[in-house]
Amino acid sequence: MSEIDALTLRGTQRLTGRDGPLAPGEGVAELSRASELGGAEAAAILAALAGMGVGAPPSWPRALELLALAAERGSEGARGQLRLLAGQPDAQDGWAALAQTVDIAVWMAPAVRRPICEAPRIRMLDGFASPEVCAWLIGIGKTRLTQARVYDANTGGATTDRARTNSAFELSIVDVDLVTVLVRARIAAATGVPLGALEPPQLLHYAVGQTFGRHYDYLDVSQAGYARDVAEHGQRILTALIYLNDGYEGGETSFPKAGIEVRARIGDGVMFANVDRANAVDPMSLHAGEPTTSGEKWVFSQWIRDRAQGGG
Ligand SMILES: O=C(O)CCC(=O)C(=O)O
Repeated sequence: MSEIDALTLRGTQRLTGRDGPLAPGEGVAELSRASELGGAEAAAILAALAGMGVGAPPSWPRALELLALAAERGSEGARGQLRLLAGQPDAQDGWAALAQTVDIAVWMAPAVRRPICEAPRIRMLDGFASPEVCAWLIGIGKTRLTQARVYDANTGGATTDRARTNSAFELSIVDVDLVTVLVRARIAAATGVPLGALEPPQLLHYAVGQTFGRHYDYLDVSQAGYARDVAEHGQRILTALIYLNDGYEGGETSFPKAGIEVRARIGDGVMFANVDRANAVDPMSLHAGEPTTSGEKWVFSQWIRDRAQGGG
């Protein structure tokens, strides 16, 4: 393995806590060293970290500069992101110039929130993401899906459950690319929380008949595992979903206690509160991803805590 690859691998391990201790500062340092030596992958990861503000205050110009560097060095992922962000699907070179045409203000345009329910508070984000962004997000998850898991209240970890039959891919900090950072930053802005309050996002996939059965996203602190988690990371107060495709039947996001069924089109988002206006957990937020009856359904799911976790 080359020195660049070894540094890049160690950097991602330190940032994720995989195969060793979680040490984000060291991870950023290893990736920076790999990038100084010419690493394309390292530069692409650093681009997303610069957007998130990991290791340094967030900077879109720095993020785009690093993405262009990664693209110049041959990173196909970085090239695809720049094509998407600049709206130039056929671009083949001139990555630094292309990066300069990216208009972050357009990407961060405030989302319009359309209220559809007050108990729980549910807001539609019509046309939140373009079909191109939806396709990009699906591409991130497509080959990495595994059986979706639920939170295990006893351990505070994750476990499989018959009520959740769909598959999912949870993006770690190094899987979140700059396009995903922008999507998440816009969700954070729409929900009025700092980016650091967003949990690692998940791509959800439902084949015909698969479902995410009725559940709450808030954590019930009467259970020891949840109580520990809430003490450490805060309550999960909000959920944002972005629907990534059309062409399926069934698969509504239902709120049975409120009598609401969300049937969205590609790119639409919905956000809902898991707590009431007094910040108490809200049983009205019970919801489900209903079984699809034909076609496949893709969703970008973002759970949100009541405080930033620091970095990302
Ligand atoms: O896929 C859906 O419609 C629902 C997803 C969901 O319930 C969740 O992510 O908490």
